[in-house]
Amino acid sequence: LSEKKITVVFVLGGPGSGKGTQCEHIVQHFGYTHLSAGDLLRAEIKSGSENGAMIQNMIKDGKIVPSEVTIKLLQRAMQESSNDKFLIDGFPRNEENRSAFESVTGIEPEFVLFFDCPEEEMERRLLSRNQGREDDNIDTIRKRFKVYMESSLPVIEYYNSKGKVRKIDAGKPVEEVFEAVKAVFSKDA
Ligand code: UP5
Ligand code: MG
Repeated sequence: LSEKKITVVFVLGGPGSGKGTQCEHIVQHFGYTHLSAGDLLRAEIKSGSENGAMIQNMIKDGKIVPSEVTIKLLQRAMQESSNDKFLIDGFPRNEENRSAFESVTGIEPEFVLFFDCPEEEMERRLLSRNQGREDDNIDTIRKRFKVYMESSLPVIEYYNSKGKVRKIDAGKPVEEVFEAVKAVFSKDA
């Protein structure tokens, strides 16, 4: 990674706020590569790696996987890509994720796209997703919301204090949310 000048945008927001959905649109319009930390962790479970069982248990419980595991997966994905612009979706999720990523990679985000969505709406979306995710049951969803409020919102607050947060009202239909997203990327990226 050292030779390339890498651009990173962190895409944050609660479970079901629409991070993955909007990232797919951003990729098509703005030439970024989408790296979902959750997708990378789920692929790691499937690959049968030695960390697989540990990751699976943490995801089922809505807990945050140790940052060295997630950071390694993100670094590998960035190294394997020929692109130099990345949307990192769903990471960093706590203060330790944030500081470890910065010190290990030396990368600071251009900005943070923050999808702000009412919890009732996020819950509705997750319960009707039907993609077989092991964490889309009401018990795990409640745990994910709690971890988000306690550990992830402070990361957004941190970046907000540095003027890096671009907040989007994510409770609207997909197309309307993307209009607001487009305005941010047309201006900042
Ligand atoms: N949908 C999307 N936008 C909509 C809209 N505007 N109107 C109506 N419906 C909309 O969307 C969710 C659902 O809503 C979909 O059915 C979609 O069609 C619909 P999606 O785009 O998938 O939302 P997203 O924010 O990506 O939701 P996701 O469930 O992926 O968010 P999480 O943050 O909970 O999940 P993630 O995969 O990032 O993490 C899962 C777990 O992995 C974590 O809980 C944690 O245990 C672990 N993890 C770590 O430990 N470390 C990490 O760094 C990352 C993850
Ligand atoms: Mg997602």
